[in-house]
Amino acid sequence: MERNWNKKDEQLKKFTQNNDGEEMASNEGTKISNDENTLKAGERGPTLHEDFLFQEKLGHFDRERIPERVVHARGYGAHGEFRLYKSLAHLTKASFLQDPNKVTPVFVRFSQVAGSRGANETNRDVRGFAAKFYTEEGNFDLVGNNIPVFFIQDSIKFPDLIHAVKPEPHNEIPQGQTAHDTFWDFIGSNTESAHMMMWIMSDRTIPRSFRMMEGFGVHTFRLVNREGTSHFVKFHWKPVLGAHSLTWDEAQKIGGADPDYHRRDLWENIEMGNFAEYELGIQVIAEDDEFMFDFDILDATKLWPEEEVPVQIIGKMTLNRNVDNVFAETEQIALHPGQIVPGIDFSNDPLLQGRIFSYADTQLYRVGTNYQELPINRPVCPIHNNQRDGQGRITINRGQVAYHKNSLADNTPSEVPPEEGGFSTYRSTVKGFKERKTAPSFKDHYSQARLFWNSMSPVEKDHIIEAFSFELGKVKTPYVRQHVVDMLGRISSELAAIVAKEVAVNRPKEKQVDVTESSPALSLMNQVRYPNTLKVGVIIDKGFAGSLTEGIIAQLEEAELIPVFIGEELGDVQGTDGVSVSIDDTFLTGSPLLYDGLLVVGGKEPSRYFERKARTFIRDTYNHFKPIGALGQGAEIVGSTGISGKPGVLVDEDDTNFADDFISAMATMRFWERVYRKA
Ligand code: HDE
Repeated sequence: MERNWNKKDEQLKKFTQNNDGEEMASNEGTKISNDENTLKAGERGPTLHEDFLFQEKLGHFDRERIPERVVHARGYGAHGEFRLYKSLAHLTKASFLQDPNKVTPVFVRFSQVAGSRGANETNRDVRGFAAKFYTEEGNFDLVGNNIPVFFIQDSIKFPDLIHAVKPEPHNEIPQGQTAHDTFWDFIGSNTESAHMMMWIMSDRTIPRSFRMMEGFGVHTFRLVNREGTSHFVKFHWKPVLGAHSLTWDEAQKIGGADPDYHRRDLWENIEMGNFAEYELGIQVIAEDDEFMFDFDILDATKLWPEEEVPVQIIGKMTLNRNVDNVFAETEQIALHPGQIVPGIDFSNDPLLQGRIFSYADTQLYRVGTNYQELPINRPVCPIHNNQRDGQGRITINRGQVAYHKNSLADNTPSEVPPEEGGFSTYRSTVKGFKERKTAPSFKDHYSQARLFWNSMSPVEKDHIIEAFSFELGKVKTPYVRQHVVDMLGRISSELAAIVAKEVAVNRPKEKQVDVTESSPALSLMNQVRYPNTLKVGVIIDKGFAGSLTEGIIAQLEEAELIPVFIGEELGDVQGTDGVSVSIDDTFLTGSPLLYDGLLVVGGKEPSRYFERKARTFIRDTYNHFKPIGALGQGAEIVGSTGISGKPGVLVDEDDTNFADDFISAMATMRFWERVYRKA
């Protein structure tokens, strides 16, 4: 693939090594003549202590791992660039937000919170969305999630939350999941998490792709301009393709069919040139308006409704290059929300304040003292200071002076005044006593949880009910289930009543006050979504209708859908009219879970095996509400499953509009009319 090396890429390139065609040597440079045998006393004898090459090789191997991240351990990253649409000089002096012609290199790491490094990727979980901007004034890290709020308000509770969600310590079960007693015990006992739980039980936590999910900075930050004026700001990432999600049944099964589902999707699409694109948006509140809202803007369990504070789109990020080495780049990247540049500053959000300590601290332990010197972490601007030495030091600092103030080096490196780009903290006022206390303005745990529930479409409400019923259904302790259902009762009587029945506990006694307000921006169903890059599984066999199929496939490709040919075995399949296709997935290596729609083409005389397997693929696709099309002989197979005429099932009857209809069915994505409502 053609590589567009920008400033950061140039820097990385200096450290990138290609071994192809090279001679083998030890890390000390000794050329190696035999890398297959240890040095032994006799060909059947013991290994000799003097085998320094063996010692080096195994000694290095023994230390190949660094501690995995305590949370967000499983993640995947890519390089890209950020382009500003219009200058933000009126709000901030940050150099990368001044000039629309400037391109800032970025690296983004997506992750899931609870699972370990080997966890499957489609568990119900919050996804991390963490970006490092390599700006000329140093790195700016926006370490966010795909959900705009958080479980807790104060960072001192974070270890408790994580101990509750991680596998239970006595038996280390379950891996990367929230459906267990300790997690729900924490939730029922810490009701500030009510709003976050509504988001987590919605389809937001089972995204279709990293390329199709929103991102949020979560905390309130500040933008500070050249005149020293500060505005409160929240950051949003909006995927250009719109936000899409899987269904819960699919998500669970994909864990088996392809545990690498999300990384594969990102990797393959970037390799194909389908770059992942997100627009960056900001919500802005003037300093003077800090207390104008019925929530505290410092409380990370609250969002700023988009209808009240609109999101202004300010630029676009494109992820356009896969890493060369996952360990060196994605594993060693050290993201840190305390890493800001002049023009951006913190608010007093007590969750953010704690993160400013925790991330730098964890990187020092996880990656090492000089983690900022590693190629992936290194800023693109020059760095001069008096820090020296430590494990893994790379820079060779010349000269005798390593202290400030000095006269021997004319007091350099010199401090930089704020007018010339030196960082200076925004002078906000602070008043009050030193005390461990929650502000009264943080005490409302339910209003925005109710707003969220009230903003959901009926399908989304069904999914939330199902998710709570599933999760609490896995909780063994009845009073933990009761505790959570009582909490739900303060959000919605309807939700609590159905879940109470499903998990065999009492309906909450208190009646909840009905809420009328809604925020349409919260519903995934109101998103503008595009089908581009969705996968169409094409079930095909020898003797298929050649030119008809060729024409339709060309139109699907024109609409940027990705056809994947599925057949009985790998190899080429010959159709009529001299047309042949190459099979990508067999019925064994493929799975109906992995395509966003199915096109059944069939063949001249399909085997019983072919027909049986095709029917299984059709049924699963139907049960996951995805579009199904039938071409030529495929119509007979689809007909035999009894779904002809159902919503989203299209059969080509010499219909010239078939391709267009199928493409618009792919854009609809899910035909929820097929659903039956249990409640
Ligand atoms: Fe994190 N979090 N976090 N977190 N977090 C980490 O840092 C922590 C929080 C988030 O791809 C750790 O490098 C505390 C909110 C992401 O490398 C650790 C608190 C949000 C990532 C840590 C929070 C996040 C992390 C683990 C409460 C959304 C992955 C390893 C104050 C805005 C970054 C590491 C990557 C990672 C601590 C809360 C998002 C331990 C103490 C809120 C996306 O330092």
